[in-house]
Amino acid sequence: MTATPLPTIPAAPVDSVFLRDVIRGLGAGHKSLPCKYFYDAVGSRLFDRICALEEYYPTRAELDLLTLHGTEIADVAGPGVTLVEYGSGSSVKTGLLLDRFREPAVYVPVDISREHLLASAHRLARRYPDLPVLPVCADFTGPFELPVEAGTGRRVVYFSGSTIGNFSPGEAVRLLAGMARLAGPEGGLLIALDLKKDRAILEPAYNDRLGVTATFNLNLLARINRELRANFALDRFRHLAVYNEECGRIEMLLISLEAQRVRVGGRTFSFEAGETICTEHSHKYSPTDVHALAGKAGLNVRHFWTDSRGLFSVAWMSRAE
Ligand code: AVJ
Repeated sequence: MTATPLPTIPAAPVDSVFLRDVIRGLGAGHKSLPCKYFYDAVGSRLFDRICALEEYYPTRAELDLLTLHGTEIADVAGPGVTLVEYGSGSSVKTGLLLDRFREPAVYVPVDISREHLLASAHRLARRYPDLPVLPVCADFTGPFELPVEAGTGRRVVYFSGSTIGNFSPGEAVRLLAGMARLAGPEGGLLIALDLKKDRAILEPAYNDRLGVTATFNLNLLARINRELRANFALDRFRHLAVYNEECGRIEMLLISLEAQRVRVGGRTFSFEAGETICTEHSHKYSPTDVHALAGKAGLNVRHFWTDSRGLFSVAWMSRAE
């Protein structure tokens, strides 16, 4: 018997959009990488650990806010709504809303991280057996469609966690306008925004003592190594987050500890010692900033809630008449 030749196993395909974004970001004069790529399976788990950190106040503040004001929020939303959640992640906060909403019709979580999305969709479907859960795996910065089963009920778009802060002011306006379109003239937007505050609170939230945020930031380079066959040496970069008060944002950085070259997808990128890659902006807002942002998207802020310590906010926005 002659042995059949072993088939050659093709290398895992490289995601060409991811590769293009990385090449573009590292090729720029000020190097940067899009923060949406933090959330592979490892990164999504690390982010859940960040949310439990003592220094990372936003998650606890938003939970506190929803506990304090959830009933009023549910009253504003009304009965029988289709709740569409952008960047749903592990959907922990959603339970607090769903518990208070009156007869919600459908829940549509939209997230870029497929495994995370499906796991939390299953968890919610088990917890709310009468509620149709219709997960949509999509990058919400681009166009996507709601499943037809989402129905025609009043739509409420929930954007939790202050993820809107990752976008530049102009992008945030476009994103809000897109959400308003999806919600329709009768719908509403429930937008979480982190508030401006002293850097003594802000900076530790992004430079935790356990180093979870550092691991989360460096995982972006590890992911590029894994998926794009790159050769970043993770111990030659260091994490740092700084509050840029003038721009009202936290800047997440990876600092090259030495002069070095890195190969990505057949290209070589040079780093000077001390050169930075900016991996994320996390904008912070004053109540005035929130009103201005909504206004630019053709929306009005109808309600504005904060947590008991005044760290974090949720705004109800709907179309300006
Ligand atoms: C998920 C965008 C809300 O900006 O606070 C946490 C991400 N980055 N620690 C934030 C993040 C570092 C987080 N958001």
